[in-house]
Amino acid sequence: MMAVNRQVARHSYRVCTGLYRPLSRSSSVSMVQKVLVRPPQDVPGAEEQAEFSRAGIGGFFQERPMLKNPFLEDALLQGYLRRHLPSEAVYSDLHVFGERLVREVDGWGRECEVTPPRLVTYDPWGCRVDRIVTSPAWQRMKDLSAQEGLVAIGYERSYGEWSRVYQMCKLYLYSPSSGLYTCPLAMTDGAAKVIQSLGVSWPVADAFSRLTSRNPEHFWTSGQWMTERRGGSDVGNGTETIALPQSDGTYRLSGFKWFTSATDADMTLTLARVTDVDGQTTSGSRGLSMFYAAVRDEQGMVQGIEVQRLKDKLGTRQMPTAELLLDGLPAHRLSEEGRGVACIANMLTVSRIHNSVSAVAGMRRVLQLARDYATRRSAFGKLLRDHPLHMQTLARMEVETRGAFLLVMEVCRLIGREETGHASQLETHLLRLLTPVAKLYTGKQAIAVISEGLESFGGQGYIEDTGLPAMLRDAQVLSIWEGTTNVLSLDVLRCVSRSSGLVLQAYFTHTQSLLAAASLPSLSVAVRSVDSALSGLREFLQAAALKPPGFMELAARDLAYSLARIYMGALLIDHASWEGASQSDAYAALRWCEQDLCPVVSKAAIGCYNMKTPPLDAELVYEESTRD
Ligand code: UCC
Repeated sequence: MMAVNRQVARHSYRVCTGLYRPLSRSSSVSMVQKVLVRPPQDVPGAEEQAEFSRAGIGGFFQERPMLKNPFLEDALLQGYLRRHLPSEAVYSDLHVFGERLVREVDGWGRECEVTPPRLVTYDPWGCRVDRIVTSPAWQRMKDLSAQEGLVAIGYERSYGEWSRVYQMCKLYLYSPSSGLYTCPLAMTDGAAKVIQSLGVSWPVADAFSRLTSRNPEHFWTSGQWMTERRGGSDVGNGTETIALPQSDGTYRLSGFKWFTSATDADMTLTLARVTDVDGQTTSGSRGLSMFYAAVRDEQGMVQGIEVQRLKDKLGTRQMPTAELLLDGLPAHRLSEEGRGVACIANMLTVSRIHNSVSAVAGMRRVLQLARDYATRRSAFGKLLRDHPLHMQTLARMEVETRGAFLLVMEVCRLIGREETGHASQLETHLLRLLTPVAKLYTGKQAIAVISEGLESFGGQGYIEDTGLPAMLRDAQVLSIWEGTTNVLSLDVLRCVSRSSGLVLQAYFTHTQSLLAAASLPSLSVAVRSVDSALSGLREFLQAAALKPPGFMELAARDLAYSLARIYMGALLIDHASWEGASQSDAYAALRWCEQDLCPVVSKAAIGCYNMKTPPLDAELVYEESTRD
């Protein structure tokens, strides 16, 4: 019997590893049949057929990576909270929430992925209904979001200026398990912020109470319909939707919204052009106003909207994204006429912060899974965690994630201070500058870190039903929606010029103050690197002021990257200098500061923003074959 088993094992090894080479086609076929058929039990002579047994597919199965409580698994998050928000109640809430994520929510997230939304256009009797059917798990996410206060915490302000940090830490834990429910939450939070900044009164007082409610029965989500067929970046020129004034002071909106995310929302904020008595509108941004609309009537039917179709997307498949024809949608104008972009900018600020939180959350999650896997997977005779090269790779991902976490939390801290009236002028400037910087930089980091993370699972990282590839597909959107990398780089330039450089002054002052507080001798190399990058940046900006128009536009992306890297370096140093910091905090700071912290200076030095480069770039991109 033993001999037979050894033989079976030998056969199965050869089949499983693909090393089996049949002598002839027919022997190959019979071998395949052999491993697929189970032997009859209790049949005399069954031993001879033992190669049909279970052992035929091999006895080894790799243990999967396990998700453990993401709060308990996150040393930096815990250190950050111990330092800035040492509240027992916050600790306990995040701890318990972390358990809930592992126990039930993560499974719902997966259910959202494998049961994507669908559009039901007609009912069985031919009536147009335009119903977006989402999975039960997606609906549970909505209830959970209310119960856990994922929007409410930011408005209850039980922790004063730290309430946003608390809220965003909770969202950070939730995001990778949320089945993308963080998307409607981002817009919901943004809408609440816009309403609050305008004053909570009719016609949006009820909506505000719903958006910020902890009661699942009462809770609403909001959409943010800004993108039309002509584009989502150049909103001022791309918006064609018109708003027809009604005699009761309301409006009817007509137009076509090309990307509407989480379209199962209860309400929306959107932009349109008010028509004058002659039916004319004003072009450009100056013609845009911001409107509030409830999406459904009391019977739950969409009103004045046709859902044209749902988008077929690379990722974020858990969430419905629709094309909408607005056909007389009843709406209320909330902004002054022509102040639509300025008004909805508050929503952009909040949703860009959420985007950054989701980016760093995705990095952290892939790392948590990768480090767990490294304790379960052996190769070349030892666990992955015992391979120094593998650890080096994970450590590099960890450094990126730490830098991103501290930058994102800094933006959350700043918005919390602004909202509670504690922010100085300097901090308000800093918030304006760092919001696009954090969004654009962490979006790119997330794609790179998660891609690297997938590799750490070998081929399994590429297999759909492990759930791992969805992380990368979902990350890809982070650098696109809410402003692409280049659009946000230009936003950085815009806020610099609109503030007459005050946002940069705030940046230099604050970064220097972070460095000044760093006293650990072991960090001196890192401090010197950041300091020298900061001086280089200052000189670059002084020189850039004398350059022809166009120079700064070419430098915009590298400038934004430089602002991000230098600031992250300063934050890592600052965190590592805190008395409760660990040795790893200092190591992360040192490692971060080894890179080129100021690429805008290095690239300027080699002539990248020289006015001769745009035609050369274009020629390179459009080079045609010279062969006839
Ligand atoms: O993609 C979308 C999907 C939604 C899904 C949400 C998911 C969230 C993720 C959650 C995580 C899972 S919705 C659409 C995305 N589209 C964009 O983000 C638009 C990108 N384009 C821009 O950001 C452009 O820069 C524009 C549209 C803002 C440029 O328009 P204008 O009209 O040229 O802008 P101006 O003239 O520069 O600014 C007009 C006013 C000014 O105010 P005043 O007049 O008072 O000086 C600006 O200061 O708006 C103000 N403003 C801002 N304020 C403009 N941008 C900002 C800003 N970023 N912050 C504060």
